[in-house]
Amino acid sequence: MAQIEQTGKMLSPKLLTLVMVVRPGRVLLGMKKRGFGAGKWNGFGGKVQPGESIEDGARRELEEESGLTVDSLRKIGNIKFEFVGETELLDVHVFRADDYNGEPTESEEMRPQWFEWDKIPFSQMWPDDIMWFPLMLQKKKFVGYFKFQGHDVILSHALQEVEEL
Ligand code: 6U4
Repeated sequence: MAQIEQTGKMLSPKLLTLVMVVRPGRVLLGMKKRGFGAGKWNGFGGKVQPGESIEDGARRELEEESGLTVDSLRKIGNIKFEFVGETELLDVHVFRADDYNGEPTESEEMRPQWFEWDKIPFSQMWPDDIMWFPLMLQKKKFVGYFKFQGHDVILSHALQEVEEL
């Protein structure tokens, strides 16, 4: 697996997915009930399993956490997260779904809720979200990098709109 060398130490990337389900004027978020990011509203996703494609992993986690299935997922972003003091780099592949089947259903991990675009609860979300949500909602593709101190403070970041991912 590719490794990124930074300040002399090796950071091993961990592949994760994040699916944003969007309807005109509304976005579906889930309140994470346990695990990484518990207590925050977030998209649906998780770790890609060995032997699984990133997109299949995204579909599986969306269904497990929200009860929804999707016909098509649009690749919309790639964000890398570094946490100071930790050797693991998160490599998060972000997808947008504009169509879905089923009804959002609470799971052991997530409590889903629709939010209007102008009432997205950014203060109860990961602090990077407020920076890239506007791009995602406009269907713009982006790549980003965020360096965190703990889970609340962004020490540095880069965010760029791209033509292709
Ligand atoms: P399990 O497998 O349940 O132990 P858990 O530790 O709960 O896993 P998981 O698999 O739910 O973590 O993955 C974390 C989720 O959080 C992924 O969908 C990616 C997402 N995520 C991580 N950092 C984020 C950030 N800074 N901003 C954001 N989503 C983030 O919007």
